[in-house]
Amino acid sequence: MTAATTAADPTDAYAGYLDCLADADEYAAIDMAIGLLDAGVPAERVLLDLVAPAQSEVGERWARNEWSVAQEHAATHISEQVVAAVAAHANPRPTGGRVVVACMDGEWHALPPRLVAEVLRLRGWQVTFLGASVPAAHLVSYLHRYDAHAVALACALPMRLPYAHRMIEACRRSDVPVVVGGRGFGADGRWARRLGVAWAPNAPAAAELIADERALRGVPPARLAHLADDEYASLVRRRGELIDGALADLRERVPAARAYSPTQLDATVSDLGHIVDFLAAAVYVDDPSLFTEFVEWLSEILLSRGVPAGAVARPLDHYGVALRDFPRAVRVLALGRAALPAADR
Ligand code: B12
Repeated sequence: MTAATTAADPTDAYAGYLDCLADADEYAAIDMAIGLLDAGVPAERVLLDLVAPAQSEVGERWARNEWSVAQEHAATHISEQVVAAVAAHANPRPTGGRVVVACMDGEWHALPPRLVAEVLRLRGWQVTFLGASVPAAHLVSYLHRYDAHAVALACALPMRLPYAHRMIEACRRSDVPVVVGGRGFGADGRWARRLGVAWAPNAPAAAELIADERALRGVPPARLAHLADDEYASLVRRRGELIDGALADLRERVPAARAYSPTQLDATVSDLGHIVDFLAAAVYVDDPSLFTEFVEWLSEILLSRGVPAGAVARPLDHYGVALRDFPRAVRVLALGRAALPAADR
């Protein structure tokens, strides 16, 4: 068991809390969080200055291949239990209208918006948390039924932005103001601006926006005239063919790829799919930086897992040839290739 020392500040408690996550010691983690509340630390600070940064660190350890997927899942489960314990301990009573918090369709990162939901609750809103991957049609009928004051939508992965846009538009048609957040909109929210929707960098900012309906509704419209060129729609249509082609190309050029185990094959197909999906999202918002950031991230992930150099460059080249009639996609791919570390090109 991890020793749950009592700290009076989330920053002092941070290292010990991470040890609890590393040891999968749910009880010590909860004791530590409740100890902070008992010492007078506001619940919002425990959620945002302890649980949130610890989860980001969990992600870094997974990315560096120091923690397995199982360790990450165990740590995330504990964080969810801690959030539930803190929420139950604080037990706020609503004084404001109803705010619905949900993940975009296909989005499984439910913990970040859960933190947002609990902060909104602590600030007096009546919050309904719908959790992961909510289909647009179901969300809209829910909003109608419960007369929501606002809806807060989460997106952690930029590749989901085209779906996010559809969902935002569906909420708008119901005349419910929308605020979005999560890493998927870019660190500075630039892709939310492109989609014409209010964005908050964190839970306190979301609470302020939700209290200001004029600000929520007064966002300049989406700037997506470039979609008339049909490149995005063609990329989506050709997704399967592109992945199959890149896999065949890899097997032809890299003999080791012919002997991949089923697990290696699955991971490769998933990576090839992510490349197409991030490319399509970059074409959708017309911003190559969405793709270059992804390529840098992917090559780091593959490097930390011992995947040989060239694993990203090869499919980028293949997609570049297959998509030669699509100038925006070709440009994004070329910039992605240039963003690769020298050893990977
Ligand atoms: C836990 C986790 C998972 C869990 C999620 C479980 C759950 N119940 O949430 C599972 C296992 C499902 C998962 C899956 C995947 N994950 Co994941 N995951 C994470 C991890 C480690 C923690 C997420 C978290 O809780 N963060 C803590 C929160 C507090 O941080 P935050 O997102 O910045 O949130 C703050 C603000 O952004 C904002 N905010 C966030 N949401 C919202 C919403 C609204 C409305 C508002 C207003 C504000 C707001 O407020 C928050 C608090 O201040 C992150 C690492 C990370 N750094 O976040 C990776 C991470 C997000 N995952 C990643 C990846 C790649 C994936 C997968 C694709 C992996 C795979 N190969 O399958 C899948 C995709 C699944 C899907 N389709 O959604 C990458 C994304 C990289 C990229 N280039 O986009 C990350 C960054 C890991 C990494 N370091 O590489 N993941």
